Amino acid sequence: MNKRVDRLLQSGLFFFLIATVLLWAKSYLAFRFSFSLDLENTIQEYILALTPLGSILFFLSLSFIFPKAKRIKAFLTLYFIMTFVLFANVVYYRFFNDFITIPVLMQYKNFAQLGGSAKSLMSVTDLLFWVDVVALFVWARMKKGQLSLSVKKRTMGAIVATSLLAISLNLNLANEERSELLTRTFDRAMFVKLMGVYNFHLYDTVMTANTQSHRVFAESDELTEVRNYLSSQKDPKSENFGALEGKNVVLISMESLQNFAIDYKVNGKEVTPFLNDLIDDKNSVYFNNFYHNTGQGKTSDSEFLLANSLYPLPRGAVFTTNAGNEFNGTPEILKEKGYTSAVFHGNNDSFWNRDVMYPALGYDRFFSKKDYDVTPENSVNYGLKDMEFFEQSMPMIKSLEKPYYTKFITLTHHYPFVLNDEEDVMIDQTQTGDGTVDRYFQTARYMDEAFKKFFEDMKANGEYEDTVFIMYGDHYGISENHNRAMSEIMGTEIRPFEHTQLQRVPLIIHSPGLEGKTVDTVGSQVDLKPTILNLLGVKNENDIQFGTDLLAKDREDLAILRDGSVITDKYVYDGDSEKCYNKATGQEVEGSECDDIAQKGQTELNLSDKLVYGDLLRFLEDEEEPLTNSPNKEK
Ligand code: GP9
Ligand code: MN
Repeated sequence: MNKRVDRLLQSGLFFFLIATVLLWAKSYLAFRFSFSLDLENTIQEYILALTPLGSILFFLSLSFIFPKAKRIKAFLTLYFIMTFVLFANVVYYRFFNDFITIPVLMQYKNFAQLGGSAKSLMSVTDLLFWVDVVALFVWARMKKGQLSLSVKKRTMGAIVATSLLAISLNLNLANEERSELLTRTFDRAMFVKLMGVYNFHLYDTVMTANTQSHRVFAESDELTEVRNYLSSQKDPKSENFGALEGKNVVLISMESLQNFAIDYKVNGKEVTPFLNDLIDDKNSVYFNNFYHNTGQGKTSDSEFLLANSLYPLPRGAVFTTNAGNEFNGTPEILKEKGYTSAVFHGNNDSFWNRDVMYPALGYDRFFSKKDYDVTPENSVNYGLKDMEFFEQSMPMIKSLEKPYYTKFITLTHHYPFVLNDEEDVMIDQTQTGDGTVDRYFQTARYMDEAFKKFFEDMKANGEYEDTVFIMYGDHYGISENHNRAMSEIMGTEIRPFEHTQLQRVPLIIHSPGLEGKTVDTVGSQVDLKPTILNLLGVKNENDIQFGTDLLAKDREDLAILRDGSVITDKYVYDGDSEKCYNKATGQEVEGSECDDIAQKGQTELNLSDKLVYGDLLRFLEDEEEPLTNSPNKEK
């Protein structure tokens, strides 16, 4: 053999570089063609191509930690593991349309389920995943004794530096595409698209370790502490217990809808004409002092509140960090009453980890993107347009056994509030010059029209009479970055007082036969679960819940927001600025007047966090009376 070639084949550095390029190419091809990642633009194409490089260099350079004599072996082992991880994800994806996570590996019987069909999921072409592995093993074997990874320290440094550079470049580009990717929105498909499979596993490992450490140190007497606090609080008596017993339930999560849009007019036209009429209907109860308690988990946080009457977490989305916890979700409780539960949503099922969290909450069925006909023509922004979404959902809802407990999650009225079809535009934009705010009213108007159609369809299909509709805004749509434009809309300066008041979202409970009224009690999403269970006549005494029935007469007016703000009938305390205001007049008052409520807010949030981080509800079953059957996680 040519001497130069021979020398090259003995060079550890050459071996390292060739292996890196092979794994890089293989990973890219797998990311690109084995997963459907919905690449939206050329930047995302570039990111996907770049993304494996940093992590491959990083992981393979871990072989430098080993003594020189063992380095080639360590290197090949790492190479093998990375190929295995890639390959396992590819096979898993074929079956589940999702990526492997540690909690899924530990808690679910997914792999057992996959076991039988694993063979049928593989094909001869899969051998291509292993060709390079074999080639590298053969190469190392042939050059045994000569091939060594004893590279200079400087070279090692250069490799590690390149890997870190590639990772941070990747992270920056990913963040431009999706801000706060690591903390806020967490969708596995999105993460893999922007950060790759290897980084995803690294992230998943860190997150799992963090959650587990909290859990391991938690003790059952902490649950007693929570219980003691809750029993020291006022326990209002429900007056509507069982008023809607046996009815079907249709919850509608109204994306980004804040209460200020209700009754608002742009150029003389109502933004929410259907909702305005519904509020005035004799069978509707409307809450005009109802707040959201969501944090970074946005929609998923509101779903968490609704199902559990616990607060979401101060950081991250509890749907992704603590999906392995024990919960007593509303769907699970209602199962005992003979209810079938389902969620309808036109987006990826792994978004917000819903595919994992829903079974844990006791949902029987999740109709997600794969159940709908989603095309570029009937989609905008995040996915399926609301109008199409409701229309296509009709046969699905009809297929459910009654009584049903369902949740519809709308999508079109989502930041950045865009419509792509002239006929969907039914109202003018406002003229503040802030595009986000100006467009907000158009998508809200569109969503309102979709509700109107949905109600008509429900009536036409005979699904209306026996059903209670509970419609709530999931979280704010306009953040404080838009205060200038919002002050124009509201006709007043946006101080911390107005900012806190803007966290009100609409809540409407509508059902034929329900006595209509407008209720001004101060409440929040944490109160939904007890309100719903009471209306349906379900006793839930042993459960831990922070909310109270919104329809109970002697309930305490209270809303504790995730940022520590607290609202009562008298005060508005802004957790951020720590300012205290008179609720009726909006006048700032002595800060000390809010001390008590601020303290109460903190106590309650801390206890709820402790409960979630420590997975304390798992101790509930050890207490004298079991609450419900153990959750049917494997479904
Ligand atoms: C995604 C949808 C929107 O499926 O629920 O999520 P958001 O960004 O509003 O939390
Ligand atoms: Mn949302």
